[in-house]
Amino acid sequence: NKRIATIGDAMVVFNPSKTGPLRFVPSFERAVGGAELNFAIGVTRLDMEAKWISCIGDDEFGKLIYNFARGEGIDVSHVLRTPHIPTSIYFKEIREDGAGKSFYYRNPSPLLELTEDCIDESVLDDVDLLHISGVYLAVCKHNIQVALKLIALAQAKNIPISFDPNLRLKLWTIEDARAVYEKVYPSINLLLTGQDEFELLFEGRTVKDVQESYKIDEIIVKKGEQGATVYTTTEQHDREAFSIRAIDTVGAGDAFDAAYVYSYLNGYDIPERLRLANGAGALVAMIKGDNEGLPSLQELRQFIGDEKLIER
Ligand code: ADP
Ligand code: KDG
Repeated sequence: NKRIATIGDAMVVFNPSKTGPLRFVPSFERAVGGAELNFAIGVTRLDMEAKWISCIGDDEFGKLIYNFARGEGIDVSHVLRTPHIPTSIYFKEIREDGAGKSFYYRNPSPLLELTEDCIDESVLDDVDLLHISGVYLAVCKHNIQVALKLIALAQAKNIPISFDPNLRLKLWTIEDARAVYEKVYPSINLLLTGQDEFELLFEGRTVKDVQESYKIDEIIVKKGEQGATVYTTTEQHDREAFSIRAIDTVGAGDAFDAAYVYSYLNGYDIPERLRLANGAGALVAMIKGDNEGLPSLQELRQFIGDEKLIER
């Protein structure tokens, strides 16, 4: 089985019991989220192995997240716990069309305690791909140093790197994000980005131009209900999304990334990768929660129509 590594914060998520502005929501359902953990769950459900590097609070919510990640079969041997900083939480607002808004309580995040020195040289020894997301880079200033160390380790071992900018403008400014991402782009093989995010980050530059200036093998642009497009250095592949009713789109991008990376590492061609990735994104958007809808390989194959579903 292929194995990935990723690094990032996880949070207890409070999903609203009804749609609309948060101040009118009387109750919440507790769940678990965090872009990089969602990604790790996604690839694990698809029968790959995932090593999740993190630091969470040594508190009740930290225990919940730790047990949850373990229960999903994720390698948590690189998850530190700190008694000094509480585990991050966030409240989610969901609009009628399924779009979400986040209200974070993660200042600081326990990741403040995970420094460069905590990263063991051997952490990527058994890994086939390193996945970095912009949420991680946004939550603490020193995270860029930690990420650059991991990136250097990956490059020394010829391990491909995927990057999702996951721009969160509640955590930092667009200028800060651009400056930090500039340091990451030259090292990555796959850039998995939302279309609006691409436009915000690159201000009118074309995909070709970005691809050539940073030598990125593949730029994958996620377009919500419009599906996705992959640009290689020589080709462009478009694929429309599955037609669904979106309930909660938070986490759809992570699901897409997980299925794309799964099919990339297993040698599928680009049209097939797009089909699986659009399928995984749609399955997460159809259910409330950031990762509850992440499919197993069989569920994904059934959803995209490759296998017949027998329910009785
Ligand atoms: P991101 O959160 O990274 O910007 P998107 O919102 O574009 O990601 O969603 C990621 C993927 O999930 C899309 O490319 C698509 O495959 C799927 N998806 C998201 N929203 C919908 C929707 N409303 N209908 C069908 N598929 C969707
Ligand atoms: O991509 C989904 C994430 O946005 C969600 O799980 C929470 O990590 C999160 C964030 O910072 O928004």
